[in-house]
Amino acid sequence: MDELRLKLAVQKSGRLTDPSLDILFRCGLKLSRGKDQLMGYGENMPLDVLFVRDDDIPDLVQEDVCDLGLVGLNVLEEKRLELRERGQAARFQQIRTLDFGRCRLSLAVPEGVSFEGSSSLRGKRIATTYPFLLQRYLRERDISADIVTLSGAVEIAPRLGRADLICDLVSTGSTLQANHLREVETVMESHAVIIRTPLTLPPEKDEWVERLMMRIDGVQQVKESKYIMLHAPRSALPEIRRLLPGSESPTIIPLEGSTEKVAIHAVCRENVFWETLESLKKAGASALLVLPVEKMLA
Ligand code: PRT
Ligand code: ZN
Repeated sequence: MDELRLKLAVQKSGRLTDPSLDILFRCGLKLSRGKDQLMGYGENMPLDVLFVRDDDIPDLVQEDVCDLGLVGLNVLEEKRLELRERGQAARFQQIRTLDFGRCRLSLAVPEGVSFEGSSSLRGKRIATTYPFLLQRYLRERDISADIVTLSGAVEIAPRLGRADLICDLVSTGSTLQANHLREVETVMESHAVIIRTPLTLPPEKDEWVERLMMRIDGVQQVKESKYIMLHAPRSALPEIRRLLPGSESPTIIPLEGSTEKVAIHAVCRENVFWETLESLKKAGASALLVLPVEKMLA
């Protein structure tokens, strides 16, 4: 492997795989994957992608095998706490928050079991795959309970008599519902993040980390952004500017043959809904056009 190529660890097959690859492609990366599918070679950037299990991503950065990693905050924080428990310092830095992989680590009790705040956890057996995050939560509340560490299928632990309640990841809540469990408290909110090694990288590599992060910022910004164009009487300008969602300074262009009307162009950093268009029309706007934004560089 070329020492001057960045190495980024990404989940091989799971919930983060598609959105991770999608954001990299939107950053312009062209990846060719070898036969083993374990590594992707960046054809147009000095960047290679290693496809691994998500749990291994913090370790790969910790051990300097990879310079960058894309992983859930839940996995990252669990690892950080585990290292701390062993008296080791984490050697990864979180450098970006990504807008996917949203979920929460929550406590859930079987239906019909009462729960009156965290004191109800005292002396209970709690099944989880996140023992360190759960332990921190319990310590902060000065609660002693038994943590039953499992490697999967946490949601069936109460039915099997292995635990009284569980602490697991939830997104829609349908898995809890299907297992007759009721979410009672959030231990942690999570989303995907990008981590990097704290080591000083050669300038060539560092420059590419910067470029990639700038592109990621651009990609994340444009996702919801829209370019809006409309005509309006000058007198309606203050009201229209107020109605434009998340736009800083619109461009105002005179309209040929009209002294009273102008054209307004603006980038809205939020989605533009029908309701907004209707309000703009009511305020005097006409010829409204909303376009998606493909790329943005501040
Ligand atoms: O094989 P590998 O170890 O790489 O994958 P994995 O099975 O450990 O992880 P994976 O792919 O399930 O999840 C990867 C990351 O996605 C997690 O670490 C979280 O950061 C994030 N994420 C986001 C989730 C969920 N949403 C989620 N819903 N991870 C797991 N779940 C589980 C949840 O616990 C439940 O069992 O998915 C199931 C469906 O959730 P509901 O609430 O929508 O029913
Ligand atoms: Zn995993």
